[in-house]
Amino acid sequence: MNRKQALKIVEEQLTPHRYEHTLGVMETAIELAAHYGADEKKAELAAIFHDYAKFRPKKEMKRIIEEQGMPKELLVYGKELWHAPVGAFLVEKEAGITDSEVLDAIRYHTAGRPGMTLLEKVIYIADYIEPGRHFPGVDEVREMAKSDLDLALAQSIKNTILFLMKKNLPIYPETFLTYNELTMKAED
Ligand code: DGI
Ligand code: FE
Ligand code: FE
Repeated sequence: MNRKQALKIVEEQLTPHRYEHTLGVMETAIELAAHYGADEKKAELAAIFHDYAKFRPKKEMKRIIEEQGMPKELLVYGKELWHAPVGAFLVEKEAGITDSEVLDAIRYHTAGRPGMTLLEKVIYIADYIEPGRHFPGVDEVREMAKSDLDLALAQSIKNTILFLMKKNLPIYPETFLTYNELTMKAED
């Protein structure tokens, strides 16, 4: 599937604002992939589809999580997390994407996971720093991403955890596990 075909499929699933975000993630992911030696085509495809399920009804996402045997914990930690694993499932089923590396990059783009692959890191960070993002701390992560992908990842996860805590929201355990792994690595 080429870029044009992929974008057409995704545009139908998203609001104009979310589609603009997707284009930003795509450009950023390709740049990061080129810089760090990840597969640029896979980065492009994963970026285009990463928020595919963002606007699916809550009920549908919940049903898919239950029926597909996804972690039950997802249901406890809030629906913002659901579009990532549900997206990976639907992108395979509805758009025919079968590349497991691309699907994993979509699946783990919100919470991360310990042992993230290079492609997963590229998508996670591209999602965080694409040009349309304007939250506090994003410029610091943009700078880090130019020279140290793991440092940028640790910082963006830390910012996300702090943001969630300030809003009294629960932190999904995988998010903490990812943060811990990166923090311990950074101390080596
Ligand atoms: O889909 P995007 O907005 O582009 O970005 P995203 O996929 O990173 O989703 C961000 C949302 O997910 C945001 O509302 C915070 C939420 N989130 C991220 N990590 C966690 C989380 N929510 C909970 N409860 N726990 C997490 O660990
Ligand atoms: Fe997302
Ligand atoms: Fe996104």
